Order: sequence, then structure tokens, then C-alpha cells
Amino acid sequence: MKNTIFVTGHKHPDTDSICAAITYADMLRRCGKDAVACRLGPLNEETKFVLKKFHQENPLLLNDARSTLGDIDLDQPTMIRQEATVHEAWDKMLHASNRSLFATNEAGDLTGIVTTSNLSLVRMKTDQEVSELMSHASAENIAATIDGTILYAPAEFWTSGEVHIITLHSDSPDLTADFTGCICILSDSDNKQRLMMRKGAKCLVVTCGQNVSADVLQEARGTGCAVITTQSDTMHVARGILESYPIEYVMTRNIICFRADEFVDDVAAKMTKSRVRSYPVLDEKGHVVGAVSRYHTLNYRRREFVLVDHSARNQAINNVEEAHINAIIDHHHIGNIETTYPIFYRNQICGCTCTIISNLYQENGLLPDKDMSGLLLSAILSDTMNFRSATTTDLDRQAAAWLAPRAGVKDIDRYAKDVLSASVALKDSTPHEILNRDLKTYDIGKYRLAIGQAAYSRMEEIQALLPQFRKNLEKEQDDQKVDLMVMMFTNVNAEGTLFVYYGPLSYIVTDIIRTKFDEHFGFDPDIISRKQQLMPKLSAILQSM
Ligand SMILES: [Mn+2]
Repeated sequence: MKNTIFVTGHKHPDTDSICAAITYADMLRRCGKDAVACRLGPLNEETKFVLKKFHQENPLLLNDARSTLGDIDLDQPTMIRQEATVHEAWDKMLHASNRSLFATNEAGDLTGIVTTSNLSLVRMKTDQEVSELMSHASAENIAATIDGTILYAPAEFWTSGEVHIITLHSDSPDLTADFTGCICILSDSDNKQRLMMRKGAKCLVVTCGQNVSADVLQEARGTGCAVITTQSDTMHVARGILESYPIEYVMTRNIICFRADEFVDDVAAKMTKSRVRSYPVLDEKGHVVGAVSRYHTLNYRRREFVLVDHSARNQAINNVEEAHINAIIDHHHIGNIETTYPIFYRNQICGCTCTIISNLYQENGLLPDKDMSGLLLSAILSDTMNFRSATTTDLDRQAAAWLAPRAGVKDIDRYAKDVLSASVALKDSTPHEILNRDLKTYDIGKYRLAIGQAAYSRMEEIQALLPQFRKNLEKEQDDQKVDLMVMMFTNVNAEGTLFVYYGPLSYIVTDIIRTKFDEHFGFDPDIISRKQQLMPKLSAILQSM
């Protein structure tokens, strides 16, 4: 398995989450690990601005932490053409993982599976059924199977598939039998060869390197009877010749396939409903990329994740409990993600995960390059709202001061305004987008809250969208059945927050904020942080209820 470490921030990613994922993955790669930055959703305008400024692609979009078939070790598939003979299939089978061959047609499409049981079942067939199968064997198939040479084969080769070994004297009474269309194995020369052709044979197999005269060949051309010679003896030929028809007549055609992007546990569940030994795994173009069996799904390595900027399950990637958590780097409260093994866990009181990562670079004896420094700086300015947020610490200021010259940012304050105003794209977004871009849900006791936050620079923008936004918020609160849904519109210069809120617990917000315009709308000049100011107040009240 590829030992990739996926580094991801939380759902509804903000600039800190994205920049922390990109920079931490960069740091891991520089420490010799294979790491890739991920995101759990669309980027907001501010983050897009930052990534563009420092030349970054969007991180990989993921929505599930479970391993896919593409992530785990699979068997190398053994392919075979459906025109190949049973003899060839036995040969390949010896080297095939899981004793299964995947058959393809001329176009390369998967058409069937051949297992040892497909091939063995032939032994249980009646003579008549074997003849029917042998009627599909070409002169080339027969010659290849018995190490023979075709001396002559008619353009329209045909046999009944019935095989005889001719050991009889020419005056034997059995020679009155009908040999029309038969394949005859014989080691006698001339006379017997001629006799069988006259009796209607359509393929002579002359064993032990016996001579075939020019006269016999002449007659073969006249009667349309193929002539194949071999150095092998009659016993050897008789053993092998019944394996010279194509596998397409015995292979299993209704195949169960899996796609490389299917989750391993889903595949394991589907496997319990069938008894196949080895299943083909296809890529998106339908090509076979591996073979999976129960064994692979029982004991496989989990995807490895580093979580940045969160440690709560409801903010983490779906099915995070199925993954192997490698590390958590965060500056929030310690959430409810548990592991059964020790991990690198770094939680620090500061305004931004990227502040911690900037320190981690230094602790590892590394210097972030210009673009990485730019991402780290931008995230710090975004998460601390240019050091105005109550969560800001000296650590953040020191990190920013260290990063700015490395990132080529001369005026931090001016750059902070560029970053923060890039987020203000309220007029181009629907109320649903504005709410859900950065909406977090919290479970406190028996209550469930959802709190969104967006920045604004001019009050007129809020006024313009407010009527539509309120209508939508009321509807979404109802749809999502949360006890309280709050939207915080926070001024980019940290000059307070406008609150819009709906739900049965609305009265609690009314109690917390300074100015109440109506039952669902108000303002507070001091609250700008959801995490540090609003949440502690809300949970204190809810826990005392
Ligand atoms: Mn953060």
C-alpha cells in the first residue's frame, strides 16, 4: 500500500484549515514522508484569494476517510484472451494469484473469469459434451496444444469435435464406422492416412514424427482434411488434445467486478453474498487493475490522517473513526476524537493552527519557503482577524512577524485588509451559501446548535441581503431541526457582530447580546469570536438548564 498521509482540516473549511493542511503536508514531505493536503468542501473567497496569491492549487477534495480498493494491496491480475485454449489456461493458472484468470476479448474488455474449477469441471462432461467443445478448436489451437506443425489446413477448417485414435488394421470390421468430420490420431503412414480421409476425417494428427507423403497431402487438399504432424507420441497427444478448444466456452461470464474507488468495507459486505475466489478490480476506464479476494478485505492498512484545526468528530471527515489518526494539530478545545494508540497531539492556546505549524517547521529545523510562509501568515491574519480577535496571543504576533519578510509581505496591516476583504463576497452569494460556507454544529447536552459566521465590510451589504437571509435561515433551522441556528455577521475590522437567529432557544441569544432589534435580530459591539466568546456563553447557559 502507498503510505500516503492525508492532511485535512475541518468541514466548511476556512483559510486556517486549508493553509494548515497545505503547509503541514509540505513539512511532512520535507521530513521524507508522503503527504497530501486535503479539503472537505468548497473554498471560500478569502481562501481562494490566499491560494492564488501564493501559487497553490486547490487541495484534494475528500469526503470519506475509509480506504478504497485503490488504497490497499491487491493481487496482480492474470489476464488471458478468451480465444486461448484450455491448455494455455492450465499453464497460466500455475502462476496466477488465487488460481483465477481474467479473460478479455479482442478489444481488451473483460468478458469472463476462468478458475481451476471451470477447467476441472470439463472432466465431468460426457463424451458428447466434450466433442461439442472440441468442435470449437481451430487447427492452430490443436497444433499449439500438442506441439504440432500444420502441414495443411483448409481455409474453412471444420470438425465434428469427435476424436479417435486409429490403431486398427485396415480389414478390421470397425472400420465400417462413420468417421465423418472426425479428428483422427494415428502413427501409421500412407495407407491408413488415406483410408481415414476417405472415411470422412477432417483432421489427421500424425504422431511420432511419421512421414506424410506428398500424395497424402495432395489428397488432403482435395478432401479438405487438415494434416498436423508432431514428434510427440500418441499417448501424449491423446492426453493433451482435448484441451485445445477456447476457454470462452467454459469460463464464467456473469462476473462480479469492483471499482478501484469503492470502499473496502462496502466491498467486503458485497463479497459475503457470493462465493467467488478472486474478483477483478477496474479503473474508471473499465481496465482491470488488480484482483481482490476476501483475504485483502480482512486485514488491510487504514488510510492515515493528520487532522489540523479541529479535533471534534462532527467537524471531521466522514467515517474518521475508520481511519488511522497520525497526528492532531489544533488550537480549539479538545474534541471527542479518540484513538487506541498514541499519536502526535499538539494543542496550544493561540489564535491560529498555522501559528503552531510555523513553530513546528522551526522545531524540525526547517524554514518554510516563500509561498508556505505566505500561507501561514495569511491564515494567522485571517483567524485572528488581523490580531483583533480575543483569541490572539503573542505567539501569533511573533509568528507573523517572523513569516512576513519570508513571504515578501512588507506591510502586514495592509495585507491583512486585502485578505479580510477578499472574504466579503456577500452580494454574489445566495443566503444558503452565505450560511453554510462556515456553519458549525455543536451538541451541548441534549441540545443541538448550528452557528455560522461571515465577515462584512459595509453595513449596506447586510441591509440589502437581510430580508431574504432571514427567511432562509428560519427555513433551514426548521429543516435541520436544530434547537438554535445563529448567523454571525462580523465586521472585518472587528467592530462587533450582527446576529440573526431562529429556533426554540432564540431567547438565549437575546439574553447574551447587547442590543436587540427584534426577536431574531440583534447586535453586539464586543463579540467577534464564535469560539472564544459566543460558545462559552451559550454552553454555560445551556449546561445550567
Ligand atoms: Mn483555526
